[in-house]
Amino acid sequence: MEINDQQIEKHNKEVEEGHIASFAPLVDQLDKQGIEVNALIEQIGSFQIAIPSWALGAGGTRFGRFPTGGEPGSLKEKIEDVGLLHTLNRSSGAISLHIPWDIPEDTAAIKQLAEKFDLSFDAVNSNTFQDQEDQEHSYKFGSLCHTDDFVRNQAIEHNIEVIKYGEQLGSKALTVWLADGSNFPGQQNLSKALKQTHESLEQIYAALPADWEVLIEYKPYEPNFYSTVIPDWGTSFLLANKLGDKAQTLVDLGHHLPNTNIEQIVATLLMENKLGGFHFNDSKYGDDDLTAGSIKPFQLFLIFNELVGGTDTYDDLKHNISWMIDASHNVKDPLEDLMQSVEAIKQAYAKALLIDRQGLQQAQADNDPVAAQQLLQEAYQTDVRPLLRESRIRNKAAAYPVKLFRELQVRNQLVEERGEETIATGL
Ligand code: LRH
Ligand code: MN
Ligand code: MN
Repeated sequence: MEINDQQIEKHNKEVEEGHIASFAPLVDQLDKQGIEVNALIEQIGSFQIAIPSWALGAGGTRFGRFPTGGEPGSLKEKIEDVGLLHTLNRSSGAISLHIPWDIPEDTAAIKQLAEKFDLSFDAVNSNTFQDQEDQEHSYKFGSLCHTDDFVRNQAIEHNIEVIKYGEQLGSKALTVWLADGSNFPGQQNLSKALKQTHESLEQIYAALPADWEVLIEYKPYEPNFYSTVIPDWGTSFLLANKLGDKAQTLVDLGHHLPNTNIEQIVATLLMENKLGGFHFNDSKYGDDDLTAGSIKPFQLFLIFNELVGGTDTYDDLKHNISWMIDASHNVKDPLEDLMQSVEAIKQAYAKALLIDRQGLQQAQADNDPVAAQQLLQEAYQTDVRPLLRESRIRNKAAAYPVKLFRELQVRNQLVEERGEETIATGL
């Protein structure tokens, strides 16, 4: 299943009139505000968000899973699915692999296939939170933190193997998320567990190629419910600092306790040059992995406000950050859901670009919270959808990706090709 240029052109012609009717007045309005619209559209259009290979099939819960049908069963098919997304929105130009859910056996062929769809490989993820069939030692009581050195060594070796796969594919970062922790008070020596983790990470760090980074992801709880070895940004930051310049913190939006001020964490990490990447998703209760922007779009906007203008040194997304989605879907078509996430992330970015920076700085200097709020709201309340659409049209993507996906009956075709009873490898 592939979507061709003619199908996109036809779709864009059909919706052209309606698009212009909303785009033209917005251009007038932004012109009057002194905003350079073409530059803005260029910025929006070039922003790419990586797709996680594990989000291309229907997720599930421990209570059940309801397959979508036509899900990718191999890495090749996963790349084809991300290729479809990128063809539709020209904004999903990278894939993030999770090993061993993805095994790039023939790396040259996989790389070639990705190139065909204009895709690159974002951070590669290691997995020491599950036992694999052929595995010698169990991770039941942890991996990099484990009390036994043979378990720790096995986990270190796995991470080094993941780096090697990533190197062959042209990836530039390793993301480490550890489920390590304990379920009961007294089960684990908390400081010793952190110390062992640090020492294990040192060995992984030593195996990083010169131009690579290791991104350390944190999470407060789950699967362990008493303690997690890297529960918060502070612990991740501490480890990243101890390890060195190539170690950075990764912020998964769902990995915070309720009401945490995530944008403030982002600001601090940016200031310290330790913000390595994001896993975008949204959350109502915990690590819900919901569509980005579906619950708290204003929070997403505030995060981008910090990213775009939070420090004097940043006026755009110049810093080398891995932009990734980490979402899951029980009842939606995974590809439609991912397109919605990408759209929400780009909307937040576009709105942050609209903020009157000088005005905001002045309001802050004047200690005028009313003016500051008004400026944020001015940008946030602007309907930026025509800008995103225009950026897609200029990039030869579909004006309305989900609409075209449905019109072309992409899912039905995937079901025909791959079958109804599919299980994507991964979660
Ligand atoms: C853990 C997590 C981490 C894993 C992914 C599958 O909750 O966010 O990023 O690699 O989910
Ligand atoms: Mn994550
Ligand atoms: Mn998670």
